[in-house]
Amino acid sequence: MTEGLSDLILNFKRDAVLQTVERRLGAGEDPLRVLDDCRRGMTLVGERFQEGDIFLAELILSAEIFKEAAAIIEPRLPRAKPGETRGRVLMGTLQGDIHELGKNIVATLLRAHGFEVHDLGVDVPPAAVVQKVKEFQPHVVGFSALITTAFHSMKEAVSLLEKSGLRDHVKIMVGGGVTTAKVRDYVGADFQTTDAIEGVAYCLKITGGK
Ligand code: B12
Repeated sequence: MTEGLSDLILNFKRDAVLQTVERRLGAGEDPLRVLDDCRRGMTLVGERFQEGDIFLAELILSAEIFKEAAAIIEPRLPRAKPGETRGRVLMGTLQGDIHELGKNIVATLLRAHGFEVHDLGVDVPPAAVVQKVKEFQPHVVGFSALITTAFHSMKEAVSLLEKSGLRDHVKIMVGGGVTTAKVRDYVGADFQTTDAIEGVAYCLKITGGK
């Protein structure tokens, strides 16, 4: 069953993907597990793209299918109690990178855990991060990166935060498929993961939650 969903995404079978998602959620399966199977489907799509078996139009199609599936799954994720605020997190995908699906999932999960999240969007200039840190005063800044060109923008953002005297006021986490501990060190971030839930756990730790 697990294999089924990722393969359906890989084969761009939109209707079957959405039906399978509904069926598995209806059967009481953990929404996070269903979401992760969709994510694995996207990884397979990426591999086929890299091998030259599929083209950009199909990459775009897979992203649209993923978005529709995520829209069904997200309302089923656990929700924070109304009025509960654990802390503030600023999220964004920086200049040179327009991938947003992973970032959106992290933002949704953080909100579900009671965080106030400001999402800067994609292709964000490093200076815009500094401006928003001043206004929003987040506890954690989370950067999502799916292509290597974004590494320089993330490093630049951290450097600008240092120059503005704001670096010590925030923790910085980086995540997304292409990030590693080496990227964390290159960027000058505090934490790195490719797992959205680990990112949420880090934010909870920083803000003193469980
Ligand atoms: C979908 C997709 C696209 C879509 C994006 C649509 C959208 N609205 O986001 C489109 C078609 C636009 C696209 C464009 C391109 N893409 Co693309 N794309 C992908 C693909 C197939 C899936 C990415 C995805 O959304 N996965 C699903 C999400 C849910 O997973 P995720 O992002 O990894 O996020 C999870 C975790 O990583 C984590 N996470 C993510 N961010 C963060 C942040 C924090 C703080 C934390 C804690 C956690 C966290 O949480 C998520 C849930 O678990 C990947 C393949 C892959 N292996 O990832 C290629 C891939 C990323 N793309 C690639 C490329 C090359 C491109 C293009 C350059 C193609 C082109 N020739 O134009 C352009 C780049 C445009 C740009 N400037 O950004 C390469 C990058 C190679 C590299 N090393 O740099 C990849 C790896 C494909 C490949 N194997 O060649 N792409």
